[in-house]
Amino acid sequence: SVLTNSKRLAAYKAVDNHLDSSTRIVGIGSGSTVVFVIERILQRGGLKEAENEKLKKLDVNNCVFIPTSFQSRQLIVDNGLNLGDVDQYPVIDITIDGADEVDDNLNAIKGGGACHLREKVVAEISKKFIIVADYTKESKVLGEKWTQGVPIEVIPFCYTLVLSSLKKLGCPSPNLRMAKAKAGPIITDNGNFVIDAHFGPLDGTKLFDNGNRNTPGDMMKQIKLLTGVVEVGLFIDMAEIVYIGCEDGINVKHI
Ligand code: DER
Repeated sequence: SVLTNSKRLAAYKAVDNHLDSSTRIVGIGSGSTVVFVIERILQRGGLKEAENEKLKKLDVNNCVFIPTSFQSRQLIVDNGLNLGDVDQYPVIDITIDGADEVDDNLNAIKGGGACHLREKVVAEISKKFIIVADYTKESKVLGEKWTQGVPIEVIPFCYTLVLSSLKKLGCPSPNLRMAKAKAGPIITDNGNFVIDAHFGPLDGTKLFDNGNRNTPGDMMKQIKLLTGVVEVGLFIDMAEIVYIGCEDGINVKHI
């Protein structure tokens, strides 16, 4: 489909532009777009048929891949790539991950896959953090297209308190994310719950009593301070380059 191809385009371009024979430690994000990141790595590493044999070879056997979730760990293991963890590799060369929405400042909403805590750890210890996404993720203002809400990982014991704190912060209907193939709420890889809180477009037009505004940065800070919150799916000033796959090519965004 056009959407799938746009994901593949973005993922391939990011791998081709940033992974080469000097690459050693690679963070692998979570979600559906990073599946194509692995696909391209396998092609470049000679482990999978590539349409263009002249591709710069990736020395995959000398690379170690760091997962950001159980799903991303499965991608690494199932494809026979070397698996590492953040304790063995406290500094990562480059991480490529997806996003739910990206604005013109390269700030992102992440956590659609409920993996944003480990994604943020891996992104934070990476020298270079690259986002790959399809064209439905590109927005002028965060919260404009992604209306499912900012994903917030919370301690199960605290979710009722966090729900009421988010309402006081201006979210009319924060929502405990329920599982589909399991009764009850989804449980993250860290054993926690996720609350999705939509605040509308984070356009900075709202001024709080404490002097903060409803900008991505101020909202990330205010949500993070709420008792019971573990991590917020707002990635502020973290991505260096964003590859947006479009129907007719790639839109590369960097500051
Ligand atoms: O949860 C996340 O942050 C993931 O990166 C996810 O949101 C990416 O979604 P995708 O399936 O569109 O790549």
